[in-house]
Amino acid sequence: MRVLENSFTRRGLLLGASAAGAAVVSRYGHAQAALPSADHTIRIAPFSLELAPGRVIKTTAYNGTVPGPALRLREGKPVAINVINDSGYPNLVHWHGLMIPPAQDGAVEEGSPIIQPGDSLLYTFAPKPSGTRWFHSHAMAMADLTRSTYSGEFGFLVVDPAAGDPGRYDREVMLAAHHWEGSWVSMQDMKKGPPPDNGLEVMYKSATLGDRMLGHGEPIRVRQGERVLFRLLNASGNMGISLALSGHRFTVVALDGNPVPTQATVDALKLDVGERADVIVEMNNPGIWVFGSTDDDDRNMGMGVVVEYENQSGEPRWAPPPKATWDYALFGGPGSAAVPDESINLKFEKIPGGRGGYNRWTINSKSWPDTNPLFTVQRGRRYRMVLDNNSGDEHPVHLHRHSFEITKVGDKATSGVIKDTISMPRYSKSEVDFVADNPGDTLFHCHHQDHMDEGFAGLITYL
Ligand SMILES: [Cu+2]
Repeated sequence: MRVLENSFTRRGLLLGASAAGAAVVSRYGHAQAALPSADHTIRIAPFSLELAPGRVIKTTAYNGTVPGPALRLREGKPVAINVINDSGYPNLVHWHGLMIPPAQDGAVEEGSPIIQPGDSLLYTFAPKPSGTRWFHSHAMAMADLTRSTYSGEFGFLVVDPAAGDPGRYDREVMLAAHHWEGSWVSMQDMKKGPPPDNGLEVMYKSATLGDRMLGHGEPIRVRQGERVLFRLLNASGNMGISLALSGHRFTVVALDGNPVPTQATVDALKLDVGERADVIVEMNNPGIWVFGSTDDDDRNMGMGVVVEYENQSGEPRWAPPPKATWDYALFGGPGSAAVPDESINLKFEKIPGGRGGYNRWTINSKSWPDTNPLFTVQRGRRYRMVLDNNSGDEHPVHLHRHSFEITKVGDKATSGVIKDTISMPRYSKSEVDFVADNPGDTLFHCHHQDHMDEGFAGLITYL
């Protein structure tokens, strides 16, 4: 019943937005196939994904691969991407981390058109800024754990700089993490902790880092002395992860695609849903190694990939990294961030759904659509969002169409780390600043699919 109510609310909105968006984005019937003017075509369709030999799951994917095709675009060079929706449900594609107009952004709350099953849509935009971006479904999933970000509908989108060399490395490897085969469970029934008033959460049976479960895909083959750039993405529906490459360390060069002021070297990376990290690894420890989740359950269900040096043999080795706390401020710069023109307090809370129910989420005591607008900005001004996660769950909060600068993590001031998604640990505070430099409706939401579907979203509007 609850699911139906929520579906109705978001669907009603979808239809309205679709009509409005149609004026700015061309729509074509499915029969017309790829348009001559499209630089890329993405077809969303059912797909049987072989996680391991004999282990096949049904999902939806882009062009029959998981992850979808990696799109390599040039900063500022206009691109046309034709998206054909054969997924069987109303859908749309969000270009995560790009500063593009609301109609092209792929968020129905901003007025982007929905693509009905059997229809296609031509997205056209000039990609910016350069860096590791990605694209994924921004449809609602509600109770259906085969849809949207629970599915195989995700891929890398790398924007190369308009000019110049992106960096010094010998090899580039893109790895996206994802969880599969989810089901709704009551954690209290499994004696896993949360209080009895907690609602349903998703539990998964399998996971991948790359295209197959650990040990079942092609290994990443490297040579001693190489510098490998890994572009890493957490494309999971709602699970934060931590990754390590046994026997090696990561030098972080960019977070969410944006170069960091301090290229700190770490043993493990924490990536919440939607976050990316570009890291350089010096291949200086020959062997056969596991690159995978530091969480044993996650790794045992498949989240990992084998890294194999030339002329080495044997079983892949997993060596857990030393325990360390993840801290964005490690990558910050000297000095303090600019003073904002205005501060906005945003408090995140949970309304527990109780046994068998779904939890609801609020920002300043309101859920979507009562968070439209969340607040209003004026072009050119700098806003500080003072984020207060007053809940026992972790939230990766994502700002569309803009980047923000992390200015405080807990009690620690920092500057210079530019992101579009920040992980808010349970009962934590952070502050992020953004400049209102891309007029148009702007969605702000938790990137956990279930949290967003259950109210954790708001719209920032321009005056
Ligand atoms: Cu959340």
